[in-house]
Parts: sequence; structure tokens; C-alpha cells
Amino acid sequence: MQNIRSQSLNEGWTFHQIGKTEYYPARVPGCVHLDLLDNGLIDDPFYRENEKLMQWIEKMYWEYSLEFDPDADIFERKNIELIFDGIDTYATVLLNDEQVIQADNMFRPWRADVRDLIKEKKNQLLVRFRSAVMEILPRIQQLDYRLPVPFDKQFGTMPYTRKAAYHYEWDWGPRLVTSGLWRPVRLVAWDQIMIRDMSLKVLSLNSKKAKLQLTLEVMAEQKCKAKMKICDDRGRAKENTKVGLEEGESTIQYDFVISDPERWWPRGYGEQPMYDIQVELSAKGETAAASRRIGLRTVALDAEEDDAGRKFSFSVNGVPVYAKGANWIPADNFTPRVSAERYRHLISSASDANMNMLRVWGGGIYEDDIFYELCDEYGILVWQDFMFACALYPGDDTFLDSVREEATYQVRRLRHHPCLVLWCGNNEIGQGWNEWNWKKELPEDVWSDYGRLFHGVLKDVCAREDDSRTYWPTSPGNDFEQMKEAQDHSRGDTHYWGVWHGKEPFDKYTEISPRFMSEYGFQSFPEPNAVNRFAIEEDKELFSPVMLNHQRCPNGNSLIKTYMEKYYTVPVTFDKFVLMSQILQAEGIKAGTEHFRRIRPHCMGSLYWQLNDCWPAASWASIDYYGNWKALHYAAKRFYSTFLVSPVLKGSSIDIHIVSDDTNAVKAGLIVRLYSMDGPLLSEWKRKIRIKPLSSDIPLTLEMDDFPEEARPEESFLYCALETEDGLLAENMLLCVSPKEVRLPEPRYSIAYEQVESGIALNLTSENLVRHLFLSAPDIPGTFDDNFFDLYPGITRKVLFQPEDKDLSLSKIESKVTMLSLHDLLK
Ligand code: BMA
Repeated sequence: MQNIRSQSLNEGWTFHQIGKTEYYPARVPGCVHLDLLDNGLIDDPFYRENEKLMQWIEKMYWEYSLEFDPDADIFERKNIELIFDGIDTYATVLLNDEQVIQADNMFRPWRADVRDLIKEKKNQLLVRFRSAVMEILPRIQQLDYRLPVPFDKQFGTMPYTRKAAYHYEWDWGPRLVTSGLWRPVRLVAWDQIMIRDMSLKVLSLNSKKAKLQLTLEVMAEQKCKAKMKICDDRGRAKENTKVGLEEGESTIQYDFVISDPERWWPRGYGEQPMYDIQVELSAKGETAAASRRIGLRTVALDAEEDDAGRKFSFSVNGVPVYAKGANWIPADNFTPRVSAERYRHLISSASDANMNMLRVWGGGIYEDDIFYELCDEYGILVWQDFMFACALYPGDDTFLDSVREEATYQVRRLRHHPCLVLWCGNNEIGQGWNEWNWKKELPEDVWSDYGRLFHGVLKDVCAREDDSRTYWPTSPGNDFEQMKEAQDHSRGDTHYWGVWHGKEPFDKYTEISPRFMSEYGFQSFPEPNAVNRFAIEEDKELFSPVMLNHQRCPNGNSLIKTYMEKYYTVPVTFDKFVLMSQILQAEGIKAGTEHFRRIRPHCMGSLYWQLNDCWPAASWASIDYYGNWKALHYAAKRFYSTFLVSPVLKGSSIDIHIVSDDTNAVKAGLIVRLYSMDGPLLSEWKRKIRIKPLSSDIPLTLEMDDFPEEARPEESFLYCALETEDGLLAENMLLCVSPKEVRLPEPRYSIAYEQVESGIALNLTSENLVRHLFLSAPDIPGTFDDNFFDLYPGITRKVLFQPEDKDLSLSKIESKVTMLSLHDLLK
């Protein structure tokens, strides 16, 4: 962030297990599991049931060491700091045999002033990790009660340690309790001045000017006057001024203006211009520089009471934004190996599926900087939980001080990102207290501790460090107070698990009317090629030990099967079962999401559970661990598009809903066709309509009694399209009976391949209805821009395949593409 002298200490580490004599090379940033894997000391923890063999690792103590020489340019300076951006978790750091850090929280950096300890040559840096489990176990054995935990049932140490909760197992992830230097290590040195932190706040914003407030935290060797320069990469701000610095720490505040500002918008509402604001401070012959990339926008959460309960509606630059997206979990059990490319793939996939919001859920990590940078770039809003989930936490001063430190650091690190729109205290703890028997089983003190943490420490940190965003204490939450009753769907945000955990049918979604749906989900398996990467042939059975190991939701596989029996039939082969599970998931979530969009503005958000996976497994994710889009993700691209046409069967009437997230009114043609599934068109309705901005309407209602006699419900379907002169805005279809009763015809479609500039186009034309066509090109790495789609009689669909190897010939690809539709799965 600034031009002070800095030296990376990421290279050259070794590690060993305390009590053993073998030393091995280690990776920093990294963790002990990755180092054991790199050195061939363990097998891939994700393969088959290997996870079970890895449980010893969490109980061991590990030592990481580095011998280093500081750069001459560092060694000469008056001030030298050793900085660890992240230590996971209990560790003592020694430099040349002197203890310099005692770490106990993975979510904050650790620094030490090492000027007096550092030597010109051969410095010994040692980091001794203690087991996060063993550190806590003896302590909690003394207590009269245990704090409730969702998954770490055997030991129950999770809430006592400031470490990612999902490391201790979750209902979509393994138990792999890591230790290590999970973020970079470096030396930082300066003589006179150093900028510790830089923040920028938008004070006011209109089309003519943006008024910004700059805050700098500065360290100075002695009291002095400094010159301050502010500029930006677009030449809109230019300031030269003088500021006074105290000896030690000073805070400088300075207001300035950017003229003719270009505003930052969430995806779908406008562009995402960013300004790189650079600051230089010069004093006593030294210059310290810092910069922040910001976007200019205002954000507000309207959580006022209304006649229906309590709203939960975000607006950006004054425009109400319907939030469309999913919940984000860490992209790996071992996050240090998540590359920038993997982050980009996931965030761009969210954007490609027309999402505009992700919720960083509280059982994982405060994400890497790159996550928020990508969200800024793609216009994806971020709902940020603090890292607390599904458990109660201690309330002693040491714990609260540690959280205060962590939260202050994280809010300061992230507050300049335009993507960030909400701070949320925790995941499901208010709900847990009121709905999961905790209230009955635990002393009242525990609930007071909850108050101290979520209505004291975190609320205060947010108010002090970032008053531009709302702090929402818990999700789901009814209001801003400490939650006294069960979640109320008419107030605040909702987690609805009646479908899936509650075994309710998909159409139950349409019976609830939340104000903002922040969690709902349904599981599926990753595609056959992905399963092959963690399982062998004999494992490919739903209840095999390996498949059960890669399914962490109790009864998850039985639940998928039960739902499948209800809506379709269970295919005979495992590969087909896997594809069918994806179709089921896509249909279920589609039913929910379309409803939540139809009831706007009563409901102003839909975030399904969950976007991604941390290992290869059956889960609620729409993108598997390897980055493959499941059927749900392709469906999301359709059901989250700006315009939605959504037909709904109500008794014998069919309402055709049109939902628009466009800020402009649009003139369009609505076309509804009743087809026999075998091809013939039976009826057609056409309407010219004007779609109001940011709206949901029913421009057309059909009566099934008026349908021609040939339209047998189990053999006909309704096709809906919304068109303008420029092309198709949206399309959708409706079955008139449950999928189980449908009699799908034998598919009759043809395919023509065409080499186009960006890859290979597949032109698919069908004579009859083909449902959920799945295209794959085994052994040819590449992506289809659409998949698991329907083909409608006589309508050609163009799908683009982009092979990674751009030189691959058309005929090679042609011979490799395979196609399976729902009809094939039911055979
Ligand atoms: C939600 C989440 C997670 C969990 C998911 C699926 O409530 O907050 O705790 O993984 O349900 O059960």
C-alpha cells in the first residue's frame, strides 16, 4: 500500500513436527496440511475417505522456521517491524530466541517492533504452533456447561478459538483443523514517517461533485510538519497541503472534492468506474505513500417498519436494488492455495449468472483482498458477516478484546470497497437461541455474553469505524434489538429451510412472503467427471462409504433420493443419478427464486445457499469445487436475468408474471404458446406490453378451461417469451401437471456445428420438447455458455463452446460432444 521499505519473508521456510527430528520445506502463505501434502507425507485429504486418516494432524504441535538476512536498505532504518498478516492460530513467535508475538486469533495481523533484536545476518525466526484443539480442551473440561456447537460435537472447542469455524467440519465440508502462516510475512522499515492506514469516506455525492473525507493514521519519529499531496489516476482530484504530525501516532483528516464524478453501480444498473486515490506525505527528506482504489456511490439499507412488518431493502445511489445472488463459503479447506484465477472464475461466474450480491457467510473467513477487488470490478455487492456462526461464544474480557481488535482491523481493511454494503454480526445465533432449545438448556449469562459481543463490541466497532453502512446484528434477524423471538418472515431477513431440512415440497416456497430471502437451498452432486476425481468405480453408489463421507448433511443422500422419487424417478446408473440430482436442485431453487422476485417490492432480495464448495462433495453449491457450473448455476443465469417472465398455475388459471429490474420502462411483446410436447402448436397469445421500471406485474391471465381439447395436461406445456426488436429478453415454460405425471416424447433434434470467432457454436433445433439437455465434451477442457436447457419445438438455440485449446479442430470437438436430456435419464 505504500512506498516504505518492505521485504517479503515468504520464501525459505522449513517446518517440523515438534518431538520429531525431520525438517521439511514449507510454503508461506500456507498451512500444515498443504506442507505435509507437498512433502509426500500425507495423501490428498479430499480423495475417497482420506480425511479420516488426517485427524491426527490437529492434535500435533508444529514449528516453522526461517533464517533470513534483512536487506541493507531495511537494516539501516530507525524503525523495523515484523508483520504477520495472518497466523492460524495459537503460536509463539521468537526472533533470535526472544519471544516477540503470542498469537491467538487468525483473523487479525500480528506485528512486532524488532529494531533492537534484528541482526545484520542470520536471523532465526521461529513460529511454534500449538494445537488449536488441545489448547482449549482442558479449559472447557472444567466448565459446568458447554457452549453449543453445530458440528464439532466430539470436542466442542470451536467457539473458544478465533479461527474459521468450518475447519471443524460443517454440513458441506470435512473436518481439517489447520495450523500455519496462512497469510504473508514481511518486514517493514522507515526512518521518519509511515502511513499505517488510509481510509476514504464519501460524504456527499451528486452528478457535479463528490465530497470525500480522507483519514490517515500516521507514525512519525518526531513532531514535524509534512507536505501532503492527493491525486487520482483520472486526474479529477489535485490537492497540495500541509499537515502537522505528532511524535508517535497521529490521525489526519482532510476533506476534498472530485468534480464530475462517475458513479459506481452494482451490476445491471450501470458501470463500475474506480478511482485510484494516491496520497503522498513528505517530511524530513522522506516520503510515505499510500493509495486506495475506491468507487463513488452511496448505499442505504431501508429496514424501517411498514404495514407488512419490517422492510429489508438496499438502495445504491438512491435506486432500490433487488439483491440477486448466493451465499459464499471459503473456496477451499486450505484457503492459501486459492489462486487469483480461482477467485476470478467464481466471481465472474456469479456475474455471468446475473447475480449482483454475495453474502460472505460467518462460518468461514474474512475474505482475501482479491475477493473484494473482484466484487468491486464486477459490480457484485457484498453482505459481510463477522465470523461467528451457529454457536454461542465466550463473553470474557480477553475474548471480547480479541474480537474488538479483529473487527477493527477488518472494518478498516474493507471499508473503502464500494461493493461492501452491510456488516452483519453473525449467522443464525439469534435464531439458535430462540429456536434450537439453547434458551432452555443454557444459563442466562450466556445470552448476556451474546449481547456484549453482538450488541456491544461489534456494534460499537461498526459505529466508530464505518458509520456509512448498516450493522445488522444477526441473520436471520427481525430487527436491530437482541432477538427475543423466533425469526418472523414478515420482518428483516429470512432463512427458510422448510424445503430440504423440513422435507417440504418445492411449492412451499410460494407460501411464504419474506422481505429478503438470505438463505434457502437444495443439494445436488457434482457432475460425473468431478466425482471421478475423488472416487473410484466401486464408490459410485449413493450409500457407499466414500459417497457418505463426501455428504456431510445427515441423511442428505436419502433426502435427494426422496425428492427425486417425488418429482421424477431414480435413474438406474450413478452417473445419471448425479445429473438428475442437479436438475432437481435447479428446478427447486428456480421455483423459490421466481416467487421471491415476483413478490417485489415486498421482498427485495434472494440469496440462495450456496454459491461454491470448499471440497468436492454433494452440497447445496451451484458451482462445484473444481469450478464446474451445475445445472442450478445455468438456471440462475435465466432466473436472475434483468427481465423475468414467470408463469404460475393457480387452480385452473395461469398468471403470466413479468418482473423487471430495469430502471427504464420497456416496450416489449409477450408471446405465450401452448404446445403439444410432441411438437404441434395448439394455441397462441400475443400482447404488446409496457414494462414499468423496477416492477412486477401480471399482464396476462389464461384459463385452462379455454384450452383446446387436444391439450392433454400431461402432454402439453406453455412456452412464454418476452421480446423486443433487439431480441429475446426472457423465456420460460410451465408444465400443467407435476413433472412426475409428464409423458415426455422421444427427443427429435438435430445439431449443426459452426466455427465462430470465440469458439464453436452448436445450433440445436428440435421438433419436439427436449428438457434439460446436458452437453459435455469429456477430455476437452472448455466451457459451454449454456447447459441443462430446454429445446422448444422449431426454435433454434445457439450454444457456444469455448475450448481452452483455441487450436482444437471442429471435427475433434464434434466427435467428443455428448448429449443427455431428461428423457435419457428417465429411461
Ligand atoms: C444454513 C447455513 C449453514 C448451513 C446451511 C445448510 O443455515 O447458515 O450453517 O451449512 O444452512 O444446512
